[in-house]
Amino acid sequence: MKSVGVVGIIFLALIRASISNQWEFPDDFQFGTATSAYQVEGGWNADGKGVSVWDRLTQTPGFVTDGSNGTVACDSYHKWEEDVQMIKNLNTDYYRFSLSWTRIFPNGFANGINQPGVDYYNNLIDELIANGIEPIVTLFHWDTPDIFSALGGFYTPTFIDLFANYARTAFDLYGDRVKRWITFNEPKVLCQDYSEFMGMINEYYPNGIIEYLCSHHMIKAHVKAFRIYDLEFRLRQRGRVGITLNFEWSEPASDSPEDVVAAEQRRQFEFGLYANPVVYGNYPQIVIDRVAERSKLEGFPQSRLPKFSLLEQINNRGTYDFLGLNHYNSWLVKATEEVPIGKPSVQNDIGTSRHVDPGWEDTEWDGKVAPWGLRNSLIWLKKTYRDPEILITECGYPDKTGTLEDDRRISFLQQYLNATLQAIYEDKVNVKGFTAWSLMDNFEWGQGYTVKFGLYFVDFNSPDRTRTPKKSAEYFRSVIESRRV
Ligand code: PNW
Repeated sequence: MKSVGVVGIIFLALIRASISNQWEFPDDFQFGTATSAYQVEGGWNADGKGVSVWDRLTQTPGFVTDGSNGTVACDSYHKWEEDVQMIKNLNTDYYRFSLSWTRIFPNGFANGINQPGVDYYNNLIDELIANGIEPIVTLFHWDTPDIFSALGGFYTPTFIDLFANYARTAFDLYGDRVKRWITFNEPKVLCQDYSEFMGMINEYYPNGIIEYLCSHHMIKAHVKAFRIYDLEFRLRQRGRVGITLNFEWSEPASDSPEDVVAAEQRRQFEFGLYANPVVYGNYPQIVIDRVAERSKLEGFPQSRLPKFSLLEQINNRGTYDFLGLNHYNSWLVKATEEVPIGKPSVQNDIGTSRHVDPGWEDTEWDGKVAPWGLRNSLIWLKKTYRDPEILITECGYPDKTGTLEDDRRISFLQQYLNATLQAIYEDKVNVKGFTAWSLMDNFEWGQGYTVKFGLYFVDFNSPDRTRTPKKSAEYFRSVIESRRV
């Protein structure tokens, strides 16, 4: 056991030594950490807050692996001043956090604003700014007002106006001080991967219909919020609005033309489905064609993929000031036989198969350490979307212990930061910041408190939710200070 530890340490030391230290982060490159409301705040019903789908669903036995919930979480609803001091100690430029919709509008609808909830974010924003930290605000990080479940959640267009009203209120309340906004966090995870977690009645509908409906409405809601900012706030507030999309890198498993096409197909379904409308106005052609073709064979009178009208396409175009990228995993993708026509599903529309190379370094949860996947993602974004400004809005390393001696997290960060430097200097990608997920250990959705991403350890057994910096916090701070990995 001991010798494994020693070998491990030598191995990590070798990786670290092999990473060149030739580059400095450019002056305008920024660093930050991120959290989301349900994952850290707690105070689930404090001071008039309404119920979100996560407040309700976590009460179902078996829903979360360890039976836990975010009722108290890191108790940031009460400990926000301490949070800001933790951020200040890291010396980061910004802090990315999300607003809880039902703290502001307990019923989700834009009447009956809840002043204590509004003030919570006023206080947090003011405290951040007073400490020289820019607030970057995500409007929606999965904690849907529960009342919307009865309306059909994201499956109905009703959601678009509900979100637009909420977004306008947030711009109006906080936009004098918040200059960077993210409308949605990871629509793909919400609509495709974890839709069963999101409080949406989907047992009646084949996934291959509702996943596209959900995505469609979310894109429209993003566009609507962006245009509201343009028309009503931009001139006065001079902020910037983006969207955060997650990208698991798809690398062709071989040089064969079939595998190269398969990998690109996957990228277009997983990332292009959301990015293409926002950048160019419409869905990627390969997605349009494949879903239309399979829908026809399945006997649908029209494609399961909803259509943007020409006017909508024009309105969609260019609705981003920057693209937010969340990156965790990479895969090798192979071409496969076409999945036989049967139950409609996005996975069958995508086709292809994917696997990881067993030789890649493991993380301590899902996923592998593959920093070249981040670099390739960045290069692909530059090429595919006309060199957008990119903010890495999440990247981080999961473990199960929460150890303070988190050398493997340090090694991960070092490798991914180095990949970012390569993308900047060798590939000339316009990437402007790196956000470590997460500031502190927190409620990891369906995994509860069993998976930890924090630079700070949180003691969930203590009523105080005591925070302790891990070794990685010191490492991140040193990178920010020296501007080198
Ligand atoms: C993100 N994937 O979710 C979320 O934005 C965070 O709230 C979450 O805590 C964090 O990642 C860590 O899991 C993801 O399958 C979920 O690649 C799944 C994937 C990526 C991100």
